[in-house]
Amino acid sequence: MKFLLLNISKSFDSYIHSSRKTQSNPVLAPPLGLLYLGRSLEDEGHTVKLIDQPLERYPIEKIKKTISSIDAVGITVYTYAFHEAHNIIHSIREIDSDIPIIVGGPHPTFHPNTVLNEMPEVNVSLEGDGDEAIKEITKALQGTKKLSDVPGVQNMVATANLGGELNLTETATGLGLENIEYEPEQFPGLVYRIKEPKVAMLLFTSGKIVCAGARNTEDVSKAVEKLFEELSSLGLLH
Ligand code: B12
Repeated sequence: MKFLLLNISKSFDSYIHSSRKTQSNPVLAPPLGLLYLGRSLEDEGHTVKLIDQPLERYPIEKIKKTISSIDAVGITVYTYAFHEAHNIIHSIREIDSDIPIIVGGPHPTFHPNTVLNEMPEVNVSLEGDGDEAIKEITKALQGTKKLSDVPGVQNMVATANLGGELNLTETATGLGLENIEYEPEQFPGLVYRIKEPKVAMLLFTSGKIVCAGARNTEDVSKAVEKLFEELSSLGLLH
């Protein structure tokens, strides 16, 4: 498989424009975690490209050029650069709605139970060391292993279809703006978070839904049914 590995930290531009230069200052240090992952993947015969964001002014341009020749993306996510990583993930999903996106590193390690809820565009999140796990995740992507058998992996991501088109602007107002994230100029999907069961759902105009962060398949069914009922009672399904 062909992998694109991304180290998403703070860029020098954000440092230069920051008034608090002592906080989270960018450091040009080799992304050791991804170098370990890359070595493991290459040892198994896979191909790896690595983009180290602190070194790049506009990494998204480079990512756009690379993505069409790639089978999967692996991203290191730090809590201090969560938003930078999420913006890049949004952009990748805009370019390619199906490519597997795997996240790992300090943020998914410290917050394993919330990552898929915070970033519903992600397919697999790994808690802890990745150099051995990435080989197993790759086998799962190739269909020769179950993802649920890989220790540290969170991947309860399900897709469904509402069977009708959605007007996302009306949906955002109808479902209550406090539970919604919808910025169409940045990302075409609407994120709807529900508390019980605790999941994040990504809604698209086509009626396609991605449900992330659920602990089991019953929670996925409950969440999709709840959404369907809410949208129907609000008359939002066309
Ligand atoms: C060395 C180090 C530094 C060095 C070098 C940083 C660098 N850019 O390489 C210096 C001193 C410069 C530094 C600075 C900072 N650091 Co520092 N640093 C560390 C430290 C001690 C080790 C990191 C490391 O090299 N580990 C070795 C590599 C091989 O492991 P790894 O990166 O964790 O990768 C493995 C897994 O995480 C996983 N993995 C990683 N990426 C991916 C991706 C995928 C797809 C998968 C599947 C798996 C995976 O697999 C890898 C291999 O097993 C960690 C603490 C720790 N013990 O981990 C803190 C740590 C990373 N730093 C941290 C912080 C907060 C900072 C600063 C913001 C501090 C500050 N206020 O300035 C700055 C940020 C600098 C910057 N912008 O880059 C936090 C991050 C917390 C968080 N939740 O995001 C940590 C975790 C410390 C802590 N406990 O709070 N740091």
